Amino acid sequence: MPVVIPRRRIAAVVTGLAVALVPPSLALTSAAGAPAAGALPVPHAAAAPALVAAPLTVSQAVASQTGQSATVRGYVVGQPTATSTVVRSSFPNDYALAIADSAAETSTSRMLYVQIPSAFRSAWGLKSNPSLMGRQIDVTGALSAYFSHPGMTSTTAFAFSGTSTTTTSPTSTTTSPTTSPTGTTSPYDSTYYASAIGKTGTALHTELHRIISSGVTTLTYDQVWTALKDTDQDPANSNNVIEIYSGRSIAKSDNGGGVDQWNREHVWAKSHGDFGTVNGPGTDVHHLRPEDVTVNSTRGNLDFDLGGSPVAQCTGCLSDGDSFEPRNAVKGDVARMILYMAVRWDGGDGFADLEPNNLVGNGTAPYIGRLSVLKQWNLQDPPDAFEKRRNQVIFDTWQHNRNPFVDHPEWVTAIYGS
Ligand SMILES: [Ca+2]
Ligand SMILES: [Ca+2]
Repeated sequence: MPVVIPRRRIAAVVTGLAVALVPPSLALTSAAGAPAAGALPVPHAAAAPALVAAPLTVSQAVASQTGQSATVRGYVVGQPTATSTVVRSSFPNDYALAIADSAAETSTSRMLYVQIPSAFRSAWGLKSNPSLMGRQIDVTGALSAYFSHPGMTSTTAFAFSGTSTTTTSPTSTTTSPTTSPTGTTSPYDSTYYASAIGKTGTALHTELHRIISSGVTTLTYDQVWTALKDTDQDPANSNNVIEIYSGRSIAKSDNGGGVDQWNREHVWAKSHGDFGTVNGPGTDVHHLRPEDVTVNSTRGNLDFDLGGSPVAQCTGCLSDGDSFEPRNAVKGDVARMILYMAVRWDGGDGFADLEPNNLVGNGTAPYIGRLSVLKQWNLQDPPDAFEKRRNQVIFDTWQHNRNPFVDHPEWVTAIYGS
C-alpha cells in the first residue's frame, strides 16, 4: 500500500480574498526540488478561480516547495550566490534576489531565493538596482528550489507591495506562448529567447550565441564534479548518477580515475579545438557527462557516426577506427550537446570557433562530425524528462545559461538545415 499523507486545507475569506495555506508538514520535497508524492495538487473542487489568492509569507513559501505557482510577499535582503551565501552589497549581476519576512533577516534558512528571468533583470536585479534592498515586494512564480535552496523559479511578475497591479515583462503580457518556426514552444520564449523567436539560419545562430553567452557562470574543472552529481542524478536513486553512454547508475561518490569508476566525459572531445580543462569550453557542463572510465577511454576523441563493433560495458554502443555511436536513448542528447557547443563557442574569446562538419577523423581541428548523422539523431531521439531537467538545473543552479536545442529541437534544422 502507498503511504497516504493526510492533507488539510485551511481556507479563509478575508475581505473578499481567499487565502489557501498548505501546512508546512505537507511541504515534502526532494533534494532536487521535485514535488514529493504526498504534495498533491489542490483539487479542482477547492479551487476558486474567480478569487485572487493573498500573497504567501516567505516562511510559508519556504515550507511549501511544491512546484505550484504562487505570489509571495517579502523584503529584499540580498542576492544569493550559493546555497548558503547571500551577499548584501557589491552585487555580481542581476540574476537573483533573496526575500525574507523581515528586512533585517540575515539567516539564509529564512530566505526565499527568487530567480530573475532576463526580461526583469534591468528593473529588478540588484546590480542595476541596489536601492531595492529593504523594499517589500510581491513576486509570482513556481515554488521550487533555486541554488539548491527553497526558492522561486520561472518568475513571471515582480511588483512593489501595495501597488494594485503586478508588473509584467513587456514581452510576456500575453499568456499564449510564442510559436517558433515549426511550432514547438518553451516557457522561455517570451523572456530568455524573446529576441531569437522568428529568426533562422545565421541570424538565429548569432542571436542564440549572444543569449547563451550572456551572464554565464563559468565553472572550474573541479566544480564540474559537484555539478554533475546534481545535473545527472539518477531519478530513481539520489545517491547515484547515470553514465551517459553506458546508461549505468553508479554512486556519486564512486568518481575518479580507477577502473569502473566514473569520470568527466567531454562529449565535444577536448582535442577537437584543444581547449583542455581550463575554465571555458572544457568546463562547460552542458557537454560534460558522467561516464565509466573505460568507456570514456574507448570513445576517446572519436567523431560521432553510425557503425562499428560493440563497445565493452556499453550496451548498444558501437565504435570503429574513426567514430563512436552511442546507445539509441542518448543519440539526440549527444547531437544537442554538440550543436550547443557550436553555438556557444564562436571564437573571439581566446578559444576556437567550434563547429560541426560532415566528416569523421577530425582529430585536433575544432570540428566534430558527422553533422548529417547528428541531425538525424536529434530527430529520432527528442528531449526527454532527464535531459530537460538537466538543462533546467544548469540554468537555475550552475551556469545560468540554457541549451536552446533542448528547448527547441527544431532550431537544429533552422540553423543547420534538414
Ligand atoms: Ca534521449
Ligand atoms: Ca561556433
